[in-house]
Amino acid sequence: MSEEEDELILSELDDEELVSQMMDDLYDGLRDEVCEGVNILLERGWAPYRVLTEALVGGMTIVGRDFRDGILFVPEVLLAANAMKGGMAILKPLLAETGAETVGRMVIGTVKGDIHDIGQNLVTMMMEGAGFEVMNIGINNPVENFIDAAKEFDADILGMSALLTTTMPYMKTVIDEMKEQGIRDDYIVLVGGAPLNEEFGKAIGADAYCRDAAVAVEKAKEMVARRHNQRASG
Ligand code: B1M
Repeated sequence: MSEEEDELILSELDDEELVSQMMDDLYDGLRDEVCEGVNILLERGWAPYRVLTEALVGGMTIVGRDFRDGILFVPEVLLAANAMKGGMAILKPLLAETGAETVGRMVIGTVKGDIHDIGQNLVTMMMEGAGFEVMNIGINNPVENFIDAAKEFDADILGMSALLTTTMPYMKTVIDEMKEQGIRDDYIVLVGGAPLNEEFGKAIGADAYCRDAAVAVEKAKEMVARRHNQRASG
């Protein structure tokens, strides 16, 4: 099928059919088609955040389920991730546009041993959209990367992401090292990633566990404001 014919068909679908088709395209790793779907939904007046959560994150959830069940394998999931990133790249500047002045500074990265970066990229986009300045240090970060970046960037928040049950304990290693260096309370520590939960966040000494990017923004705003108020009154 030619690209032109393909475009014609996608743009002829109603919203519900289009989102469902985009999920299929994401599943099949069809980056161009996913990007096209994103553009069509935006042209139809969908808010960037809605496109992100309903079409892209929704699609990746299905990929995750079938990956878990052994229906999809790493190469296919990589293609799906690539398609998702294509869609995210279109949404990124639009989400950032909604931001006001800088409300705080954050360093975020995925911990050592872990190469999943879609979630933390999404958190970065949403934080930037909410007016935070973000230094994203990428994947597979040892403790010194987090601490050096937080100091260098003069961060208010240190954010960590982990997607594997085998890498999430490394978050505690980072927090323990911060304590060891006497700098733990200089930063708000936020953690997130699919295998984590509230209890784990508390157990490792983080300030908050963030279920998703929207919660990360909420917690970040709330905690930075509280810190500023405390400093102003103290
Ligand atoms: Co991987 N993988 N993977 N994988 N992968 C999972 C995580 C898994 C749950 C799949 C499964 O079995 N169902 C499973 C982990 C099982 C476990 O630990 N219990 C798994 C596995 C096993 C593996 C490998 C070991 C597979 C292998 O090699 N045999 C391997 C490990 C590699 C490594 O890291 N060392 C591996 C590799 C990969 C790919 C490279 C193929 C690819 C990553 C590509 C990339 O990221 N560039 C991949 C993918 C895509 C996934 C799934 C399918 C999707 C993850 C994702 O991007 N989700 C995933 C299944 C799943 O999670 N259901 C899976 C979408 C994203 C938007 O959500 O990342 O949860 P998420 O982020 C959310 C929140 O969690 C939160 O906000 C985000 C937005 O709302 N959040 C934060 C995340 N980080 C935050 C940080 C914050 C705040 C909030 O800081 C403040």
